[in-house]
Amino acid sequence: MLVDEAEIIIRGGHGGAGRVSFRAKLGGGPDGGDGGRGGDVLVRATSDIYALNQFLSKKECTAEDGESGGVGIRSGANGKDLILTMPVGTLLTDAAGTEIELTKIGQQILLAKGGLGGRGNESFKSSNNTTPKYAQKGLRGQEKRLKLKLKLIADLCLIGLPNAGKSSLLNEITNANAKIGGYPFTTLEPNLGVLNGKILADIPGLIEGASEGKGLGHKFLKHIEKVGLLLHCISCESDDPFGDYKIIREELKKFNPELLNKKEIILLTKSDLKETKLKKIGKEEVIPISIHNWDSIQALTKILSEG
Ligand SMILES: Nc1nc2c(ncn2[C@@H]2O[C@H](COP(=O)(O)OP(=O)(O)OP(=O)(O)O)[C@@H](O)[C@H]2O)c(=O)[nH]1
Ligand SMILES: [Mg+2]
Repeated sequence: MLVDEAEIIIRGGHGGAGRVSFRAKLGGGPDGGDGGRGGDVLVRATSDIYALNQFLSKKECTAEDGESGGVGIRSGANGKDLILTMPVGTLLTDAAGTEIELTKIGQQILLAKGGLGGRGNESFKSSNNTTPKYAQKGLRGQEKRLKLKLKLIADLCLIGLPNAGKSSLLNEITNANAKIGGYPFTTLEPNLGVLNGKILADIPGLIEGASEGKGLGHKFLKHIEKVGLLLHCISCESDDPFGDYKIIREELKKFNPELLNKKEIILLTKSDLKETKLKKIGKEEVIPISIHNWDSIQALTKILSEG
């Protein structure tokens, strides 16, 4: 399941208390140290679009508290920062309506500051008061209630009918590990991968009627609106590649006519299968040729000159 909305409370760590203490020897002065600073809460953007799933069970996220001050003017340790990972494309909104959007993988933003540590009694020593008997408590960390909403952000998006080979391609050219299957609707929720810093999305296959809610892809059509380039996959297995193309274009148009103006590359997928099909008629040698594909012509001339 893909969690694309959540509500959490985040808290910076509490500052550690300052210490009240005096040196053991007779007439010893104050030596209570300061408390440590509470840890901050930060967010880091990741390409894992399932990263919001962790917040199904984790509703409150608090950074580590600072340690109390020690004797011998020893300061307490600062609390560790808490770094929450959220998918790139997450929109975070606090109670005041302030919005932060995660737009780049690896981007890190401070969300809630930890509280300051309290001063120990040594730091209050002065010529007027050489034996202060008080220290400060640490301060509370910042607390915020955040609404999280995932808007899928991708530079490129694979679209096409179910089973066209979209997820296979995503796995081949990015770090993704999407589920592949020789049947329609293997992908139930989008997958993301990263290619040279660009985010490539693979959404569930679209079918006729998708724009009216048929199949699974319609939920994700809205995500295509922000994508820069569409990679439209059409399988060589198809008996009617142009028909396949038109089905998808029609659904894009019905959903939002502006989608048709997006830059699009058509990828003829599973091209090896055309050869395999022809090989089945008993001919061993099937050579894909196009006069517009220099490599294929080179391969042909090489075979012919050698033969
Ligand atoms: N021979 C061959 N098979 C391929 C190729 N690409 C994908 N396949 C196979 O085609 C089937 C469908 O691949 P997927 O990548 O799951 O297709 P999809 O478009 O993501 O499908 P949905 O998620 O259902 O929309 C799988 O059995 C793949 O192994 C290819 O280039 N050549
Ligand atoms: Mg798929």
